[in-house]
Amino acid sequence: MDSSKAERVFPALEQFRIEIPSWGFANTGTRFGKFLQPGAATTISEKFSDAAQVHQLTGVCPTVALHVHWDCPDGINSTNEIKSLSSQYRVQPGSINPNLFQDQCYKYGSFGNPDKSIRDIALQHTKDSIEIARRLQSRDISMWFADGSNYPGTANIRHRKRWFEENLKACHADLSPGQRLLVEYKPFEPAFYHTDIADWGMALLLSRTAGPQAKVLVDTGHHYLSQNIEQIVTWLLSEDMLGGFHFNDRRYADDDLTLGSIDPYQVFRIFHEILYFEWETGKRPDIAYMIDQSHNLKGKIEAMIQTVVMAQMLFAKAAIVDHPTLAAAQKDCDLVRAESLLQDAFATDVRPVIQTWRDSNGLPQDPLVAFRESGYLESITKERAARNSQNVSSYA
Ligand code: RM4
Ligand code: MN
Ligand code: MN
Repeated sequence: MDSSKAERVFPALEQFRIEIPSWGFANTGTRFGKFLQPGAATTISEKFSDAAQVHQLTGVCPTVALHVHWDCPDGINSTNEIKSLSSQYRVQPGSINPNLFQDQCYKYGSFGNPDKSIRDIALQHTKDSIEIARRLQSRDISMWFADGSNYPGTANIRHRKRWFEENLKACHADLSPGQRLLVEYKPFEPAFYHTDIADWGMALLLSRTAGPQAKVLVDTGHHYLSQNIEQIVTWLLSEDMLGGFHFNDRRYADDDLTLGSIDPYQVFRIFHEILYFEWETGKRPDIAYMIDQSHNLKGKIEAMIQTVVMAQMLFAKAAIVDHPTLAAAQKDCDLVRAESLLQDAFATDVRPVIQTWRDSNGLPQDPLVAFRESGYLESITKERAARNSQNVSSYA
């Protein structure tokens, strides 16, 4: 790699941070069952401890996303414990995710439930989540809804849209000035006929209705196959409505596989569009990069480190695209030249520069090797094995 490219990688690495999910360290499974890992985290303290490992070794994961029911069992009263864990392990609480999909009352929906008393429960839970975020000094409240229906004709889709608008507006009114509401979309699962927020257009309209602090969250696994995700990203960027990402990879549905394991070029293309936008406009959009994965078969901490390393590498590759030359090639309709600029950047081995960056930050050159040599996995496996062998019930 020539020195001008290397010079572009360093600032990109300084800029790039990615949030890891607490639930990625817990025993999760598919709807057919769980394969338990003896070292999986069950308590919030164990999740913080595992997240701290990933941050110590990679240096780019200072925050951990929390799911309210799984991580704040006492609601607002859980925040003191979380604060002390956060200072003990030196990772900050990140986005706060209300759980509006698990309780029995949500069988027919949360914000879209025909029963107002259930919609009120969901609203109150979200307001509590906003308060939790405030106390933890977390900026983003990240909303994912399982709401939808399984059979044609069974739900009034227009009414449900209106109920979503009402509740999202009410949530927005509760935000402090620095906070944001991120609205996630997903075309199917668990609902299989209609989903209330099925795509980015619906998420965009609802976010706009909610208020100026609401933005769209793009989960890379939440699209139909072959959908052009980077185009969605560029449209959201140009509308100033891109709030963040949930990164994961997939082959069929919402598989939550390790990022880049199936299609690293797609992740590269997403990063490229963001960095091209930054170059062209001189603006740095405020995007929360987050991972949303659950590792059923792989070791959880290893898979998380793999993901972070992959994300960082793909971001660095995107940073070496020659933007002025690309802009000129696009203007001249020099298709092969333009395409080659992306392909060349993607094919460049950025690992040596990343290793130099790690060296200069006192980080291990290879975080995965360092993790394997650290003995951490062996020690948590000993500590947690007995408890894990009994823990088969909940999702996370
Ligand atoms: C959903 C969605 C949400 C995540 C839940 C657990 O499919 O991706 O972001 O919170 O899973
Ligand atoms: Mn998600
Ligand atoms: Mn998902």
